[in-house]
Amino acid sequence: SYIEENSASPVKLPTIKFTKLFINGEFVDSVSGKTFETIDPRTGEVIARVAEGDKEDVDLAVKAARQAFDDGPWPRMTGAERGRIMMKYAALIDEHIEELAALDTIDAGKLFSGGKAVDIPNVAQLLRYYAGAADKIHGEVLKMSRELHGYTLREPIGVAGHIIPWNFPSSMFFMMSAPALAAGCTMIVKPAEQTPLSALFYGHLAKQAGMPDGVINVITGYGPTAGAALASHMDVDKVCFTGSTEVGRKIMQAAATSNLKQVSLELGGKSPLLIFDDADVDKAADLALLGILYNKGEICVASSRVFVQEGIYDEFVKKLKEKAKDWVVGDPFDPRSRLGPQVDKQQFDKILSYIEHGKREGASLLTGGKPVGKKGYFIEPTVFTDVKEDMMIATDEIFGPVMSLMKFKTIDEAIKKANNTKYGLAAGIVTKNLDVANTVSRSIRAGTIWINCYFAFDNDCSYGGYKMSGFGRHLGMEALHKFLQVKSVVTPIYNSPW
Ligand code: TXE
Repeated sequence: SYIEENSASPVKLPTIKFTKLFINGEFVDSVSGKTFETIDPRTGEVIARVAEGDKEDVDLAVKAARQAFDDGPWPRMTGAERGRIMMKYAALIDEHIEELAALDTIDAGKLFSGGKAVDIPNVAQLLRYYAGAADKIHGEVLKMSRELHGYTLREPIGVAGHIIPWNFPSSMFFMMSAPALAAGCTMIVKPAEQTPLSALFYGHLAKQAGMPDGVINVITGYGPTAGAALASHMDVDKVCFTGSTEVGRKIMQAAATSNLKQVSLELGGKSPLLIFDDADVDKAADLALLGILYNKGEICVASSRVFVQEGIYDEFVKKLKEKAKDWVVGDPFDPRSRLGPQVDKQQFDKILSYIEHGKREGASLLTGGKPVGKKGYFIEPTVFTDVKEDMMIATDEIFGPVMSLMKFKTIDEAIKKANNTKYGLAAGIVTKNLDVANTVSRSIRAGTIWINCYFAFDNDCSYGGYKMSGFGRHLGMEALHKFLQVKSVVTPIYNSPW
């Protein structure tokens, strides 16, 4: 197993089998012949060179997806047949859990143990969830006011373009593609340039599962070239994007100035966690650390703003400082590590510059604040106190292990502070008081509210943004509906002169 190999020194990396673009069921070089480096964030060293797709490659992939949609079997199969292939795909992923988890570990710095136990098995389960939905897609019979028979059909939207981020390379691949597959869409997936390796493996497994050629195409490459070409393509019917708010804007603009393709966006966040006086301080501190340190803070719903009611504030701060020590930073293959490296030098520098900014603005470091080790992109779990709401560390998405801790007195103040952000992805509430939980959960403008838990994801539970965190939902039946459109069919009941 990879973990055993990696506990010895030097670390033995998984073999990189797929580095070319996956178009129409084949691995091919990019038209330009160009490649780019994918880097191991544990060391800053090159793992492999991967084909660099650009506009011409996107054109070829869209052509394949278009043909697979317009003339191919995928949208014409019964839902049950599509579901069967998706089940096979899931089974193949299950057979390769360790290898896929190891690829995401070397590419993204994610914990191997987490990938093996959670991310990759969940990806297979997510495929099964939507496989089970594929034969339950139907419209409605309408109650027409005149002597007409009307009903709706739900039809696949067509060719989808998925532009995915690097923080959850496997989960995001399937959160975006699995509902589209169930709907009968064909697609082009553009993984983030930092994490292309598992995506190419998923292309290979799709073919092995019997997915018809052209249904899933994978174009590795950069955002402003390959990603932009997908967003502005005239033959793509829907673009799904998860990433920064800044690029989200560009995606909408590209859609608007090309063919008005449908858009769904899952963007940045600055989610609040509200801890009330009646909370179990021990558990609340654990939750607060989990909320910002899980996946080294590289998670859109991270609880980066923690608000604690004044009665327990001092005790909470003490606990937090003690417990932060348990979050060991280290090699993500080492089972003792709870934080691996940040994904790349750019994120590493961005996080450290926010930490410097926080110090300059007058916030106090309770713990952390420094890089760890001499190579790779590791950062200490970092907690700031004395934070003011308008400081950049409290307003901007840092996307790293950096918490801003603040205080509040009343419920109204807590709600106001929680909503004082341009984002609205998630929020957490810690209280035993049902009235408080109910009032606050209805008052916060965010797509997910976790009460006495955090990151309680489930395949059936949709999540997504309010405000500038985007629109459209991942997971659940909501995500399936993103890839379907409604057609109304009307006919007279009698031979009346319509
Ligand atoms: O994201 P980008 P970056 C946030 C987080 C992070 C910041 C920057 O705050 O620090 O974004 O990260 C593709 N047209 N999130 O720069 O650039 C790109 O190739 C089309 C939050 O890595 O948004 C990649 O596949 N596509 C987030 C994807 O967009 C373009 C997850 C995301 O990259 C493009 C990631 C363009 N012009 C970052 N430019 C979340 N919500 O979970 C880039 N891309």
